[in-house]
Amino acid sequence: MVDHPVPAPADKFSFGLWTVGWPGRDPFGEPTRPPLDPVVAVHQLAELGAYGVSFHDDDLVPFGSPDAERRRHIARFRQALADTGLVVPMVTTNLFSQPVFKDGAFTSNDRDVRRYAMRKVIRNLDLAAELGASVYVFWGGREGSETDAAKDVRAALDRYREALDTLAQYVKDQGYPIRFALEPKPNEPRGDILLPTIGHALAFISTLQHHEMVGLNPEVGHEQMAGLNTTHGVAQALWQGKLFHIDLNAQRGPRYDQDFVFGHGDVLAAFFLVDLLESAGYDGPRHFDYKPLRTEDMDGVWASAAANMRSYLLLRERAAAFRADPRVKELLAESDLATPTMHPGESIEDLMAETSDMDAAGRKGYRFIELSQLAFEHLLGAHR
Ligand SMILES: [Mn+2]
Repeated sequence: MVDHPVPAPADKFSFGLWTVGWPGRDPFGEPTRPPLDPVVAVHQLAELGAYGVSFHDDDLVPFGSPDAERRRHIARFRQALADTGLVVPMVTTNLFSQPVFKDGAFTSNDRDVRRYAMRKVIRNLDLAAELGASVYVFWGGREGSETDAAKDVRAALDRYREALDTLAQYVKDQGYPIRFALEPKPNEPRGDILLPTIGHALAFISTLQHHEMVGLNPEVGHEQMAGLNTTHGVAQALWQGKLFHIDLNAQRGPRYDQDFVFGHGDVLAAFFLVDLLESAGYDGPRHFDYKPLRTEDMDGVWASAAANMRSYLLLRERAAAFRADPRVKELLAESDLATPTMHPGESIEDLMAETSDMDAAGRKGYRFIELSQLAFEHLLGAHR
């Protein structure tokens, strides 16, 4: 019997209200669980060792609630935060559930819808600032199309940029200490979604007026749906100073968005992602965006919330053991990738004058199998 690490607020684990609150409605079936009161969610998450909770506007205040109702929902939620010490690191907008958004929000072919979407975001940005959130996520789930006849993609990107430029300017004018994080996804619910991957989003961000305050919220499963390596994408986001937030979950290959508990998919990918976040010194929330299986009752929901955090802590422990292994250190030291390829001040003439025996380099083995096996064995706890 090994002792397991216990989640604590210092680990910065956070959950969306929509995750533990997902009642199990899917395209083929009715809900299998009752609605969850956000106040209950806050108390339960705090009890389990989380430090933060995030939400879409409509998770906290049912869509269309009159102002007095809205104020009452927010007041109860604030009281729960005060009672538990839970914080709100991130807030986002639901720009996908209502019929009005069926052709998108910022990129709808209907201008009135685009203007309404901006008002919905601004109203919720004020609440995000009031609750102390420092990240505001944009997941454009309905920004896209099913047929290329429907959407002028270049015009849609103009409108996407216009929306983000306008909203960023609003945040700056208000003096809110909020940064934006775009969440890429290749498809679902739209046949094809704009800004489908980390790479597309990074390129788009570079065109924004206030690009310095816009980064990414990559999601493990979304990159894997596109058949991509999440860890490589997250590494590039870190390299470009753009990892503002992260959504942890699991996915098994390119199929529907499974939103499994973190670690319950590609385990090696999860191991190397945790290794990256920890060794790179990422200090933002470890945010879980998953769905408790539809088969579970409420006890299963809380077991799944705890499971996400345990997965992360166990992977963190195993990654640290891998890094501390003397043989791993030895093998890693064989790489000189951190050394600049050119000498300081070296000219192209100097480079071209050099001769070296590349036959030896062609024969050399890199011993990546040994390194990979060591990672696998540390992951399995074989070297305790
Ligand atoms: Mn997400």
